[in-house]
Amino acid sequence: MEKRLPREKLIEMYRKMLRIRHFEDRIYRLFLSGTMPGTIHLSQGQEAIAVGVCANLSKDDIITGTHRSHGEALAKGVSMKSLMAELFARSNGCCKGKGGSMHVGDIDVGMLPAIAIVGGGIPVATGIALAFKMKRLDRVAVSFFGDGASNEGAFHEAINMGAIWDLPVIYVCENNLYGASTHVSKVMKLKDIANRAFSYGIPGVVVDGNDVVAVYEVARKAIDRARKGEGPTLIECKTYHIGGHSRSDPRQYRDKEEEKRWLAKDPIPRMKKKLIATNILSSEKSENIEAAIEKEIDEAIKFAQSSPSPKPEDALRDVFA
Ligand SMILES: Cc1ncc(C[n+]2csc(CCOP(=O)(O)OP(=O)(O)O)c2C)c(N)n1
Ligand SMILES: [Mg+2]
Repeated sequence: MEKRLPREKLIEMYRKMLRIRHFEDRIYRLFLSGTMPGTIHLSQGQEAIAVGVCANLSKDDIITGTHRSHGEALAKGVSMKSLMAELFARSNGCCKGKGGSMHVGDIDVGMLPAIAIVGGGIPVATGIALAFKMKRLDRVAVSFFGDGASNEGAFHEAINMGAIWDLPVIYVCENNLYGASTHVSKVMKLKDIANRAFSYGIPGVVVDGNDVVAVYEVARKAIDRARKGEGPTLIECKTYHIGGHSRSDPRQYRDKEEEKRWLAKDPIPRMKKKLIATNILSSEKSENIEAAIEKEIDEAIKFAQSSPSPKPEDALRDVFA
């Protein structure tokens, strides 16, 4: 399957996944050491979804994210420096240090600051797509959200609206099997969330969310369809997050066998193995990519730590409520 896409594209997707992984591994350590304030929800294991979907988008397309959206931010093009500064609550951050980890984004690159209200981004993306359609713009909106969010009323109402008006919106559900500590099987009878699409008369597709090429291809079809005016698609990406719900979660509720099974499907080593087997990547090139990413992260941390904190007199600036 990988051979069908240009080598550069495959390497670039691999690099982008690695970049997200290294970034999150590093900020996890910064949080644990107390160097970074606030709280975090990490997405290690889910990188293929952000990268595979965003590789099909232009800067003009807009995404909405969740409490777990560092990966989507980097994949959509939010600069690492401004993301890092945001996590350090500095005024050079992508939301001027007022948003923090759960509200990352930068409208200049097409990411609305993420919405941490579970399901909250789904109607917003639908509204953005309505605006695109009314203004006859060739742009699409993509909403990333979790399995838990698909049990919210907002999901159902927004998808129905997107469907009846054939809006250029793609609903990307990252089914990582858990909503906080609750296993998906305890809160829904359906095996596939994608089947919910059929209630609203739109296509619903299940994809291996740990296979970046598979995600890329499914997303490409859905995005092409949306751009042609044929309406939304619900994509369910089956995945798993390696860490717990948030930084303080010891994951005692998780089945160790389940963890082991999913760890073997980690999207990054999996892609690396395929790229090496097909002579697209060498171990040496992979190491060089990782070294460059580590350097970029060091520089982003330096930038963030030397940036000023927001001024007290700016507390009410950019606040509309
Ligand atoms: C409306 C709402 N209810 C509850 C919460 C608390 N909460 C934050 S994340 C989360 C779990 C969400 O699960 P899911 O949508 O599957 O996303 P995941 O954390 O797995 O990425 C909950 C219940 C919230 N932020 N918003
Ligand atoms: Mg979940």
